[in-house]
Parts: sequence; C-alpha cells; structure tokens
Amino acid sequence: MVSRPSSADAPGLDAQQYVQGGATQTAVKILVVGHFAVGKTTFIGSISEIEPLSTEETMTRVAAAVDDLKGVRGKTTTTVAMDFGRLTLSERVVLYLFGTPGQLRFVQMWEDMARGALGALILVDPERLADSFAVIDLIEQYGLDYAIAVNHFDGNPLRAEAALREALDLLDDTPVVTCDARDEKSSAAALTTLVRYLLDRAS
Ligand SMILES: Nc1nc2c(ncn2[C@@H]2O[C@H](COP(=O)(O)OP(=O)(O)OP(=O)(O)O)[C@@H](O)[C@H]2O)c(=O)[nH]1
Ligand SMILES: [Mg+2]
Repeated sequence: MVSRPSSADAPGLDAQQYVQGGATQTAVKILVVGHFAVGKTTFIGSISEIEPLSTEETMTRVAAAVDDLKGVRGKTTTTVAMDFGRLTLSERVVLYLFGTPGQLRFVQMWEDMARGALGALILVDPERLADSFAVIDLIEQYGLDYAIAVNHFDGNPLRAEAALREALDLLDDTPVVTCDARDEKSSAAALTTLVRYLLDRAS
C-alpha cells in the first residue's frame, strides 16, 4: 500500500513523495536524452531494476528516407515512443527514467516528456558532438538542469574533458562523466552524478 506522507522528507528534491513500507520515498523523474543511436535505450536497459519498457521498431528502407541513419553501427531498431525504467538509488530516492526517442520526427514528444522531470542526463557520442548541440539547446529551453554523460563506444579515443566542455559550450559547473551505456555500474555512476548535482542546485 502506497500513500502520500503529510510532510516533506527529502529537502531540496521537488518531487513526488510516498510512504512505502513505513519509509518515505521520493520519486524523481529523470529524462534520459540524446541524439539518434547514442545509446539511450541501452543505458536504461542496463540499469533498470524492472523490466524496462521499450518501444523499439525495426528501421526500414522506407523510413530511411526520413530518418537519420548515419553512425548506426549495425543498429536495426529505433525507439518510436519512449523507454521507461526504474532505479532505487537509496532507501529514500527512487529514479523514474524516461528515455526519449532519438529520431528528429519524434522531437515534439520531448517537451511533454520533460514535464515534471527534475533534470536530464544528456548522452553524448564523442564522435558526433555536433549532433548534441540541438539536444542541449532543447533541454535548456525546457529549463531543465542537466549533466553530460559521454557514452564511450569501443575503440573511440577518450577525449579530454576540457576539449569536450569547450566543444559543447558547457557552463563550468555542468557535470561531465564518461560512461559505457551497456554497463550497469557505469550507468549508475552517471545517474548518481546527475542527482548529486540536482540536489546541490536545489539547496
Ligand atoms: N560499442 C558500444 N556500443 C554501444 C554502446 N552503447 C550503445 N551501443 C550500441 O549502439 C547502438 C545504439 O544503441 P541504442 O541504445 O538503441 O540507441 P538509442 O539512443 O536508444 O537510439 P534511438 O532510440 O534510435 O535514438 C546499439 O547497437 C547498441 O548496442 C557502447 O557504449 N559501446
Ligand atoms: Mg532508443
């Protein structure tokens, strides 16, 4: 049985709070965004403690006329609605992860998905930095605080953080972490960095 508590228990987190099994839990909505094929679905799949909801559809030759297929690395499916997963970060904080679709034709959905989110984790491919400019602009337009998670694909050289910051024109306090979206621990570390930053900002 889940019920709402009468008093706030997690200072600084403007999010839904519930009492479950006697403990107050704060449910935090986090947006996982990034351009096409950057690894959003992989990221949520690697970390969700529930079977992740995914809405993958096969990419067809017909869709190739409208979709961006560059840099796909043998990818055969694409997200057509959203990814959803959950991660209990601590006894008190539960993250609800909403992954956006990456194809430009679905970008109108992002604004709706951003509503109520405490912040965003922006996945970035270091080999396709320019593709992240529009993503960062949109998240800033929605007024969401964010952290950058550089998804390090195999074989790509690691880039210096300073060069990435300059290329992406980031503020000094915007967190930048390197992750492997396929790796649970690495994905958890990226989310922890984001949540710490959001808490700092809130307080
Ligand atoms: N080598 C390597 N491959 C990765 C990594 N992360 C994701 N991939 C692969 O990259 C491809 C894209 O991953 P997805 O998770 O589908 O990307 P997405 O951002 O959800 O894609 P869309 O929803 O279509 O925008 C898949 O083939 C993954 O297996 C990584 O860190 N290293
Ligand atoms: Mg996807």
